[in-house]
Amino acid sequence: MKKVVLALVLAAVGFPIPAFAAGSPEEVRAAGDLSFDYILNKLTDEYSKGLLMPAPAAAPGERESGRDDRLWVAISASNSRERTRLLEAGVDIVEIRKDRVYGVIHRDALSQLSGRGIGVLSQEPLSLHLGSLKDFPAADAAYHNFKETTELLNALASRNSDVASVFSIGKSVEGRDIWCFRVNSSARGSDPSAKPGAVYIGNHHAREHLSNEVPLLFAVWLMDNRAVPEVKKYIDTLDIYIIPMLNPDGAEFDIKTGSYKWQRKNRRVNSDRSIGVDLNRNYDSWFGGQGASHYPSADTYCGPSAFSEPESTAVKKLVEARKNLRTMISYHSYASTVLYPYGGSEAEIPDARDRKVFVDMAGRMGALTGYHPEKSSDMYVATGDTCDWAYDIGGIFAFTIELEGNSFYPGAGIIDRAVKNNIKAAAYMLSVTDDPYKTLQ
Ligand code: 0X9
Ligand code: ZN
Repeated sequence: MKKVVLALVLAAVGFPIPAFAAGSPEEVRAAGDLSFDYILNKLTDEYSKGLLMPAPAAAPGERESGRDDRLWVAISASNSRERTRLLEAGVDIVEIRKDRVYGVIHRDALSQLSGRGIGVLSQEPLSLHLGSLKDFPAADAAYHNFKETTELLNALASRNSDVASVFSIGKSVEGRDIWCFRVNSSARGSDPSAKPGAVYIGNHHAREHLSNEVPLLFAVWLMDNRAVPEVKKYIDTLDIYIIPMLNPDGAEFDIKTGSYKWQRKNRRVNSDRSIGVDLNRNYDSWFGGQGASHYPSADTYCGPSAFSEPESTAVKKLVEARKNLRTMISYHSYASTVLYPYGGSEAEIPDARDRKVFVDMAGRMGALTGYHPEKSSDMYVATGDTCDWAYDIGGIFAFTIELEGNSFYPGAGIIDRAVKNNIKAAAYMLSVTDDPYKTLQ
């Protein structure tokens, strides 16, 4: 059974990507340049012309005052437990090596590290570290900003209005709509549906721009391929929600001056006038426990209470209103991993069948993407994340996919490869959404 399902999926996502249903490539282009292949070719042209994302630069935005007091540090840590302690001390872990991690910490929190017996191997102002990064040209053409994401989703929905719609699941701190592209052949907008549901969410973390591209272009791919029998079956029988940009304020802040701000959090003004809550620490799953910081300036700040933020609350409302949801992927970058719960505890999922489904699905998505499947807490324990909460509240088989790359700003050249890799895993998830337990057969 497993083999048959996989063969069908691979046929549907095999290379070359099947021709799109909306007409010939020329017809599609004439109708508004929306096809997946066209978009990828456009990306290829743009990055070959050097139109990459703008250069990372010092972030002046961490405090309302405009000063950035963050440091780039190397700290020894060789296992998940040590990494979790660092998160709690306010270290934003960016890269994990065998015996150390690299990351960002606020200057005020640094002094507390020695009190906790944590040894800092090296430190420098974040602005200096960013200055030494590979320089990118100054245009930001290939990635989709908020306006472009909004326009693409709306154009896609109006082109495919018999099966697709766009609705806002809520507004961000600064009042931007959090858009959801919904694919359902019998329900529109936020209307209920009894069909088994799958959810894809990107950009919880602002600077992880690739995590917007992957679900966004997956939406394009689904519509391009809507006539391919396997894809048509998903569209006819499932309820699919794609929310590519959960943190639009942060994503816009990160790029708006043409030089990156290394923004991770949302744009909440905290009680101490520092900016931002880490949305992937703000869900109600062991909220405020291991791997979260209570220091508002920290990049891993969990917020004053679970769901204090409108962005995470928007996901809560969406999920709580829909008992038909079965599967979820929350995209992040970068580590090339497929992570399954729990991440907020070293404890295993108590239900043995569910545990096996998680391991099987993560293994399959790992094989399709080339990423490493592992339990979330093996990376580090971090409470308040989306997937633990989604599984606990709704029994949803929810995965964090840390996309490929070696930087938050890997340039546009990575987009087509990452998108194609991840379409395979995203389509696989659709193939089991009707009944994730069939993976056990
Ligand atoms: O720390 C996070 O929120 C995620 N990594 S990222 O570099 N994108 O920030 C990982 C979340 C995985 N979940 C847990 N380990 N709980
Ligand atoms: Zn992330």
